[in-house]
Amino acid sequence: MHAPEMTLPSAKVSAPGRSIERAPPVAPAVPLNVLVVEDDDAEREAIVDTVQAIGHRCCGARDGLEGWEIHKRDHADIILSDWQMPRMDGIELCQRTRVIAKDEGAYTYFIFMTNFSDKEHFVRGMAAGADDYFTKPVDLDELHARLVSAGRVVAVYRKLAMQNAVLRHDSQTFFRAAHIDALTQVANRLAMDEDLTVLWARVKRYGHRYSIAICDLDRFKAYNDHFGHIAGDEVLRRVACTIRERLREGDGLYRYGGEEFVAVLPEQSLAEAGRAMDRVRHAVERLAIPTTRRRAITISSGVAELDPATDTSPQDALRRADAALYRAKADGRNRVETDRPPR
Ligand code: GH3
Ligand code: MG
Ligand code: MG
Ligand code: MG
Repeated sequence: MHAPEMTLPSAKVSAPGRSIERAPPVAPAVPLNVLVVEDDDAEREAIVDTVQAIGHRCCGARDGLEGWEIHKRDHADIILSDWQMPRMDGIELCQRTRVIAKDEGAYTYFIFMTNFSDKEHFVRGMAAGADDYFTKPVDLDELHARLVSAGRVVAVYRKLAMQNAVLRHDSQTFFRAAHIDALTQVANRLAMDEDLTVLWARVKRYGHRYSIAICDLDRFKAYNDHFGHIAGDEVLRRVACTIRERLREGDGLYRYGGEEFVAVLPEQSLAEAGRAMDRVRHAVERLAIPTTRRRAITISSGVAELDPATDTSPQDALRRADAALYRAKADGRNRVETDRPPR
């Protein structure tokens, strides 16, 4: 179909041309990235000149496919598209534009400019996802007015995208703060409860193995009573950091209570976990943090393995680890005890 004669300046007339004088060149509040997709060279060039003269960035594409390639590389805020074009028509371009808009969140305001003035084409164009539709010949005053209105919509979407980014960032920050212990910077009890729920499901469903160790600082009350809580806090920080360094990357470490930490060791048998925790115990002792009793700060640990055959929840394994810890304390502290199988 041939385009009827346009009321545009001819392609030879470069902007600012007659139409620009008619459309007062008020600089747009926000310059937009406009893509003109039109197979008629003269029409396309005239529209590109006009849009640029208004103050927007603008480039042209000779058909839908070229337009699509440009849009994928350099997101267009507004696409002004012809309907009938070789290789890819405006309808397909419009539909594809809507699909990437869904994925990436950035909105593209899509305007059809076509020779079809009947209602059926208008309805089809809007159903494909267009925001606006006008019939040729393109009147440049009208085009200018439509770009102003499109600019308002694009600005709202940009603002929403910015607010969403801020909200996402804030919620990540709050999520992190809610799951990290402020003093020691290891994960907290809430994080532990959530993680244990997940790994308990893995134990039951896939038979994965997990050992759990509770570590408790030895005679820490006496340390606090003598050196004060601020010095005690610093000890907690150093001990937490040392335990974290000694565990494997895939192991979990949580502050369980005041001077107690829980380590979660995936894919390790009870005996392996016991040996790993003994290396941790040794590393804490080697920090050589002095106490009043001419000995260093030490920890004791109790280790148990999650057992899907007998445990009803990970808390059962925690109870067994706690019982083992109690034995470590009773046997003199600065030691690791593993869970004993029931006789
Ligand atoms: P045990 O070897 O039997 O574990 O003796 P303990 O003194 O460590 O155990 P107890 O439970 O009697 O005392 C724990 C102490 O840990 C009490 C408190 O002074 C200290 N504590 C708990 N939380 C914190 C904390 O956040 N900061 C400091 N500085 N001390 C804490
Ligand atoms: Mg065409
Ligand atoms: Mg304790
Ligand atoms: Mg203690």
